[in-house]
Amino acid sequence: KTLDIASAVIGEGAKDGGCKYGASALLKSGMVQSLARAGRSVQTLAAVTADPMSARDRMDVVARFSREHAETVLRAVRGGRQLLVLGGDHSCAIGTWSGAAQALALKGRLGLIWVDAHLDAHTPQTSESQAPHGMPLAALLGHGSAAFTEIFGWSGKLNPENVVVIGVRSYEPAERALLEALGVRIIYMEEVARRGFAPCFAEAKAAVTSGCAAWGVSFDVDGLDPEEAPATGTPVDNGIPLDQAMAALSLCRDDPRFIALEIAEYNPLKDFGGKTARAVHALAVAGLGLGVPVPAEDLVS
Ligand code: DIR
Ligand code: MN
Ligand code: MN
Ligand code: MN
Repeated sequence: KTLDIASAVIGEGAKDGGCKYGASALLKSGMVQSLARAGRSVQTLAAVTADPMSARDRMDVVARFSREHAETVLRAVRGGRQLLVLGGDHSCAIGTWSGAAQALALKGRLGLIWVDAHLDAHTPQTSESQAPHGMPLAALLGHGSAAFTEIFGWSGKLNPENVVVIGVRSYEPAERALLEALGVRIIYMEEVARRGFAPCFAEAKAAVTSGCAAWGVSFDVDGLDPEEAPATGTPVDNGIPLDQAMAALSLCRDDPRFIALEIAEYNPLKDFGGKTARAVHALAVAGLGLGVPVPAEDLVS
């Protein structure tokens, strides 16, 4: 199966916009080669770039970007290709999973594992920061700005029972209340520390694949421990160990229903020495590669 890489060139959704350069830095550091070494034939799609000058405000930047990015994802998934989406701030998830859900349409539901230190489940009514990257999960569940929820003319791209959030350790009460009211399973970092990330991820996989036609993973780099992945806009201490994340993502391999991996919030402007780039390559190879997983130290020259 061919793997398409979609570059989501957007940083306007975050406070720290440096992740706008994430996708191009990851490609420049050899992401295609890392995946090729792991046995994948890769096609790099034309980047979709957020355009603040044609927008009213940053919500509108994200809305316009999301529609275009969703079309790119729709084409790839409809074409039967697997997808690696490189962010970009995490608002790119609105377009990624709207496109994936639209591609499935009548075939069935989409399941999603959301790995993040945060809940990303704000609406404009609850968000203190008003940062769009704090809103994508709510939008995909049908809550928030219509410009985010109504892409392709319908809302509720994800069903709460087919979403699991893992790694959470920083959030505001209102977003937790929304997800709890909807019945979304949240695996907080305490539980990850107790049980290990891979067992939690395996549980999440079972939940998001049950009754679904396809599933994917949206991975916010800030879910990882900042000692191993410091180059991200809003690092939070005591995160997911990289080796556990790699072991867990290898559960995505060889599942024909696994359609896309998204990795967001990598900020190359903070990545002195390239440590976080190596971690991101390792995640991508763990989730999408074939054969034996490659250790992070061996990736990126
Ligand atoms: C905070 C931080 N909850 C906000 N959010 C995120 O601004 O809404 N940081 N997603 O990565
Ligand atoms: Mn986050
Ligand atoms: Mn996030
Ligand atoms: Mn630590």
